[in-house]
Amino acid sequence: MKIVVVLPTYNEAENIANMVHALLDLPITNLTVLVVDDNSPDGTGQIADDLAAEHPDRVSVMHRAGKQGLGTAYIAGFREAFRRGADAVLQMDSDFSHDPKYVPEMVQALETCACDIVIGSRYTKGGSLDETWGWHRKLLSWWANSVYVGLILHTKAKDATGGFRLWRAGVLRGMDLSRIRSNGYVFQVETIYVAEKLGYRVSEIPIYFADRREGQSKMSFKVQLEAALRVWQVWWRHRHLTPAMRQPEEAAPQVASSSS
Ligand SMILES: Nc1nc2c(ncn2[C@@H]2O[C@H](COP(=O)(O)OP(=O)(O)O)[C@@H](O)[C@H]2O)c(=O)[nH]1
Ligand SMILES: [Mg+2]
Repeated sequence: MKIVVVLPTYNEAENIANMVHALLDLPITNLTVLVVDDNSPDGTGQIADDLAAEHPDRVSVMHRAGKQGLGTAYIAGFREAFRRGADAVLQMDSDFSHDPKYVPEMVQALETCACDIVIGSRYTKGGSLDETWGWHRKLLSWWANSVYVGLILHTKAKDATGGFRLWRAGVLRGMDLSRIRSNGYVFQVETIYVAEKLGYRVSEIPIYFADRREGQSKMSFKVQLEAALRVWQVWWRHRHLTPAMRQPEEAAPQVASSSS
């Protein structure tokens, strides 16, 4: 199974090299890394270019002109992964909140689980949040995910807001990425909701979600509030989707590779 890891970065200079090396060191041979950098002011893009020069067969970089949001970074990365003939696409943060050590288990799960998406999950049995988080922060995260999103969207995934997911590439094609309109943190909610409405099956493996190792989160209260309201928009937009509305899942015939 050919796996492309899509790593969006914005100011991850302290993390990106460790992250890429941790991924390349995994006992998975057919795994390549695609960094999608939004011209990070801290020079992450240059570090990523150096990594690509060091490992030309396994690491590549998409440079975008400026900070354009997590959602469009993932969609651009997913499309590039299709062009590279990925069988599966892994999405994860570049800050070590999503520990690469779980990746082999996720890959094995996708190969054996009769499912379409494997989530590295904080809220399935055995999953947990950073132990240094106060109870109020944990409560807010649990409430947002398990109560608020669950009640509005009835998602089966227990962790619908997290961004650690391994997708069969055909599922992302079948979903039709042009349907996905969110760009901020609701992107995670929208993609899993669309996938479930189209009848794709989710499996979850428990993870310990650590606080980012270095650098700054881009999450603020304003961003959280906006995300909360946008969940309603996601529901409204996609509530009528059914499995009959899947797009073709086959890869388009390979054309001479182009990059953007
Ligand atoms: N390319 C790109 N990456 C982003 C953008 N915003 C956040 N990221 C990356 O997306 C991941 C998640 O963001 P982060 O700030 O860690 O959010 P948090 O985990 O919710 O605190 C990290 O790898 C960020 O570097 C963006 O606008 N463009
Ligand atoms: Mg993070």
